[in-house]
Amino acid sequence: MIFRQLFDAVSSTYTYLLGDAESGEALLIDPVYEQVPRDLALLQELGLRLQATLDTHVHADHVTGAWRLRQRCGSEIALAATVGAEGVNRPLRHGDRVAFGKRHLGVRATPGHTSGCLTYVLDDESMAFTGDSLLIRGCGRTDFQGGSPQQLFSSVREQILTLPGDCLLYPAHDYRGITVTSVAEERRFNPRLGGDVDLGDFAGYMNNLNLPHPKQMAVAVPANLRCGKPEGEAPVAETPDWAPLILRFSGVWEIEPMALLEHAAKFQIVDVREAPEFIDQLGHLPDARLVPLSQLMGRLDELDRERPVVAVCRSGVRSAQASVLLTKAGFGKVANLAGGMLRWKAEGLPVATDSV
Ligand SMILES: N[C@@H](CCC(=O)N[C@@H](CS)C(=O)NCC(=O)O)C(=O)O
Ligand SMILES: [Fe+2]
Repeated sequence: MIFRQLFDAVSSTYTYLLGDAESGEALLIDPVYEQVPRDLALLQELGLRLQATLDTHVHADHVTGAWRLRQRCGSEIALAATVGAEGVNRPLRHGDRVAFGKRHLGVRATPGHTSGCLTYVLDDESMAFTGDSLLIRGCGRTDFQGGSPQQLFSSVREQILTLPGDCLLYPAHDYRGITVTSVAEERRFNPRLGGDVDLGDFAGYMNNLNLPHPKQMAVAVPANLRCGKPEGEAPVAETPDWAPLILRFSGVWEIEPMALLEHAAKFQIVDVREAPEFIDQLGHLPDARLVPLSQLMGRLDELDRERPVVAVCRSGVRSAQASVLLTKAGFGKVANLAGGMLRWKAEGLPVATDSV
């Protein structure tokens, strides 16, 4: 099985990718709207097809990526049926299963943080995704969205801490950057729900948290009741429209050699190799300007900030770094030539060998 834990630093949310290597089928748990390009890049690089997104609950602190991913991949949107959100195509109930290839997640109702919280348990009970029902040495608050300390106490004690002791628990958030825990650990050390704590202790603790509401709550809850479908204008720009670009999981936007050939006239092509490489057997792109990577930051005024830039080098590695530096320096439209001159030449595209 393929498993990745991804992090959104703005909301401290974990998104989980589970994939069946044999069939290429994958699920995403708790995707974040702004992180959809990252998630798509990872799915593409790992050769996975997204079957469904599963939210553990209607989040109050960030907008789900479920709708945006369905637009791009045709994935189903799975969420607790009891929530009644608009746009769900897999309404989930306790006891349901969500398959990916030969594997599946079992669905357990764990209300208490919100009335519609679900925990997803991997088929062999080696992992469970607890949303905010159980956090690492903590738990989700119970003061809004139908939350209830009584319900949360039963949910965690009966549905989560009854899993095998070595079952790994992955929460929807961690505000300290801790990534995983286990049932045995939380049974012993969870300060709210472990050890000899009883319902009275727990309710007393939860009713006195005195936390401010999440900053994004007024925006996030209504948006999540539409599964993250924006109202009116989409809040985040989709793929850049100035060229056919592909976002790599590394965070760099790339352009394929053929696409660059078609659109070359709009770009400033910046070759960041050293001078002797520019005229060696690989040659260079006909309209390329040579600015070695080591000199790039000192020669930015030779470039037009308004025109898109494509960075080029031998293999695409130094030019990826050039793209990062140019973006940091405030250039808005920057792409890296995928595979550099090696791929450009291998694809039989035109090269020049004249000197600078
Ligand atoms: N500062 C965060 C607060 C986030 C928050 O309240 N998180 C909820 C989960 S949606 C929670 O239960 N937090 C538990 C806690 O902070 O103890 C924000 O504004 O987004
Ligand atoms: Fe939450």
